[in-house]
Amino acid sequence: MQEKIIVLGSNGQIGTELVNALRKINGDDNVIACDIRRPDYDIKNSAPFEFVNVLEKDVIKAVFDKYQPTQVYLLAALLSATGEQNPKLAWDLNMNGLLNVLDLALEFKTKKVYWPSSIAVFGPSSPKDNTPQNTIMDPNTVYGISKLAGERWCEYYHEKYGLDVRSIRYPGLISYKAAPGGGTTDYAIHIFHDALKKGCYQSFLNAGSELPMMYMDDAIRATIELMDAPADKITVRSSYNLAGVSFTPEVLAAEIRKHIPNFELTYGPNDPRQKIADSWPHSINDDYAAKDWNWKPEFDLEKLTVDMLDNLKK
Ligand code: AKB
Repeated sequence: MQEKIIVLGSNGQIGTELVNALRKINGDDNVIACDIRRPDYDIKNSAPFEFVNVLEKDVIKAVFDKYQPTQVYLLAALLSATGEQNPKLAWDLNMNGLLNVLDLALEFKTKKVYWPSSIAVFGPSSPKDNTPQNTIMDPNTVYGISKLAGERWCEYYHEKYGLDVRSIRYPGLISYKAAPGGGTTDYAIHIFHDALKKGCYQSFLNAGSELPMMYMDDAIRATIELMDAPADKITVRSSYNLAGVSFTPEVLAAEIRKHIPNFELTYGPNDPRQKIADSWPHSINDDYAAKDWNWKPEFDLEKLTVDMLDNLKK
């Protein structure tokens, strides 16, 4: 059966790459990119694009009506750092955007819905190392709170209405195609740009801040593999833990130095993002994803560093 796929929030760090990957599989015309701005990256202009603000339910409804999607990906969100600057907007966008889409998916009998969660659902009392799928969760950012509440809504719509909604708790995502969107893990992208341009970088996180990260290629592959998995294999209807690679700014800098020997890493004055990083896990246990849909990351620190530097040099 031919899929018709709507991607809401298509211009962001994930959307930019996911739309291209989905178009390769399903054909350009079957993947409808939707955002509040026209795309500036490599989303082809001839392929379908719609202006959509996920807070305007009537507008999303008109798009559902026009395309009758079999799948919807909702990526529009305010991330951890920008969310703290505007908590009410973050809550409104992250929560009501999700509820609008879940309701429309039910109304239009959309077969599958994808919504990303984050490691931000964990908080200061969650275990830091090899953080399990099910554990204490006490997020203290509005982003984390909205993601945890969103996970509960996803599971609720699945249990109560049978909606096939699937989700991943993304770690910090590292990519070169589109700019990161205002997160705590963004340093791990800025560092590559500055290493090549200036030979030095001032980190807003301190030397020992270990966080779970993942290369975008792995994240896109995981998303598509999860969406392709048979429904009866999906045992987690809140959101799957997913692990890639964990490192600190210091360790990442040492890896970059293997290619740019004089690269210098310094640390900036105290930054509000440090407190957020301190509340998050160091590493993630993703046994459920491995068992249910055979998840396995391909990019370790060495491989992602080479790929980032090679592509940013082009
Ligand atoms: C952020 O830092 O806010 C995001 C995330 C881990 O969800 N990259």
